[in-house]
Amino acid sequence: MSGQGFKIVDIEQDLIKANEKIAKKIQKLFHEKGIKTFDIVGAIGAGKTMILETLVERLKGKYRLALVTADVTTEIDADRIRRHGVKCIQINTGRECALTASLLQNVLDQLPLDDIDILFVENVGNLICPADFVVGCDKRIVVVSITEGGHVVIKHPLLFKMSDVAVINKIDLRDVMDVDPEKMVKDALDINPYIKVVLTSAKTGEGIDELVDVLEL
Ligand SMILES: Nc1nc2c(ncn2[C@@H]2O[C@H](COP(=O)(O)OP(=O)(O)O)[C@@H](O)[C@H]2O)c(=O)[nH]1
Ligand SMILES: [Mg+2]
Repeated sequence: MSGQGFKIVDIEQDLIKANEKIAKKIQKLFHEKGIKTFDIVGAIGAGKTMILETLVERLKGKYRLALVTADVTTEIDADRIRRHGVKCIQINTGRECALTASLLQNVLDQLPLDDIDILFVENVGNLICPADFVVGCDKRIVVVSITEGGHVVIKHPLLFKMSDVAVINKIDLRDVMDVDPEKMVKDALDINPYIKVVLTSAKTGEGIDELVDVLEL
């Protein structure tokens, strides 16, 4: 049994390495085209799409934007983004709980890469699977919300280690949640002292200016 276990670990490592190779290729292409890229990860319902909608509204007059949204089966997020008049490609991953570099690579020919300044990629809603699978973006933004509970950061150390920015969203609900957002900030910094943490409410707009600053946009 233990022998089988090792084999599974080996296969996983091979998959991660193969994915990294494609991610590097994609990242090189993005750099050649001068596109800034962000991979947004977090659980379903954390507010990833709503934050992206808010960012799109703020940034679409200043930059040429495009988005890729990923989930297992629907087109809902892409439709939400398209309502803001911005190009968005939906990827459905089927049974897979993370986007892979290869899945992103497959849709690049649908994007006008010569006419984009910024590409946001919304990963599949999951706090575990995407940790190992980079997709070739410059920065990774992990989004959690205070409604996921005060331990959501500390229970997902790998994703916080592998991210550049942490967004703690739904801060407008702080009075109805028995959660200390400042403790969540501390947890994130304990896991990764280099991570930049922003408290936001995609609903009220609180913290979004700070997020734009942190993303250097
Ligand atoms: N109160 C509140 N609700 C939010 C906030 N951000 C998102 N939501 C709501 O949370 C739900 C999930 O948001 P969505 O953007 O679809 O999350 P995603 O699955 O991470 O993309 C939606 O009903 C949003 O309206 C927020 O900052 N405050
Ligand atoms: Mg979404």
